[in-house]
Amino acid sequence: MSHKEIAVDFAGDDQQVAIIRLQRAAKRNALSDGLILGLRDVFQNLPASVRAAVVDGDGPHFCAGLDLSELSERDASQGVLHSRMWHDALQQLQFGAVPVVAALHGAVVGGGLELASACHIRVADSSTFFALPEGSRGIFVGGGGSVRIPRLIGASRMADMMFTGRVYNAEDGERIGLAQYVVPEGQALVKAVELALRIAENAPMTNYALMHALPRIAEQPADQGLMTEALMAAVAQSAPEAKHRLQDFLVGRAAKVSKG
Ligand code: 1HE
Repeated sequence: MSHKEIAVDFAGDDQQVAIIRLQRAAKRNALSDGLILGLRDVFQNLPASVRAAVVDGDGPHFCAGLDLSELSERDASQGVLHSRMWHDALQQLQFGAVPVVAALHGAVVGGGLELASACHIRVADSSTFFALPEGSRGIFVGGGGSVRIPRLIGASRMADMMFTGRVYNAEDGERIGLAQYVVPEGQALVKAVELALRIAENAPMTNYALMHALPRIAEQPADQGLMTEALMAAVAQSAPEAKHRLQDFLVGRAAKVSKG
């Protein structure tokens, strides 16, 4: 699972968190075909110890999007296949084995925002800015952005970003739903790892349900969604780990919910 422009480190006593870092800072982590395929391979081959992951970018920017130097000579059918390759890689991330937290800083633009939007939680430090420069480059999104980004911020906000080149800073990005957390500059990775370690403590079937059932339920008509919810709830609560956790609470061994 090694790729020369992707570093994989681990956090946690049992290496339960994988930290996957884009290492192409000289090109602002622009996503070449090789890098996209490398990400797919990393997510397909995470070690069994890993229960949550973090995606991070080396250098001053999280990710400058598609490597524009590779775009020039593609014809229409190659364009379809190229976009489908991105879809395949980011599906692997979104619907893979473990929840993924994005640690964002600097530019999160174009395909970089498509990558971030495939993650389950986004933490932005105060240097982060979000944009979809495809509009001004004469192209369209192709890495799943038109499916995922409207689900975060609505189609009209996404269209505005592409029509007008509107750039959102970290705070406004959090306000509209591009990120769930804003932290001081330089703190995104620390916060993302903290969240991933917390996520890794959950019962695996709860995380599985949140990754695989919740987004599908959200797309279903209410009546079907309620049925899927009932089935998923029954599967989750029948896992031995759920029974232990519920018993721990009932005998006073588990943490209560507190105001935080
Ligand atoms: C690149 C790319 C890239 C930088 N492809 N090489 N994405 C964009 O339209 C964003 C284009 N990039 C930028 O606007 C800026 O580079 C940044 C705001 C991200 C960073 O600015 P800065 O001043 O820190 O860096 P820089 O000097 O612009 O770039 C450093 C080098 O990275 C430089 O190469 P060098 O050989 O001259 O040093 C840049 O050419 C190179 N570089 N970004 C290729 N994107 C699945 S479809 C998705 C469609 C899209 O993503 S379209 C949006 C593409």
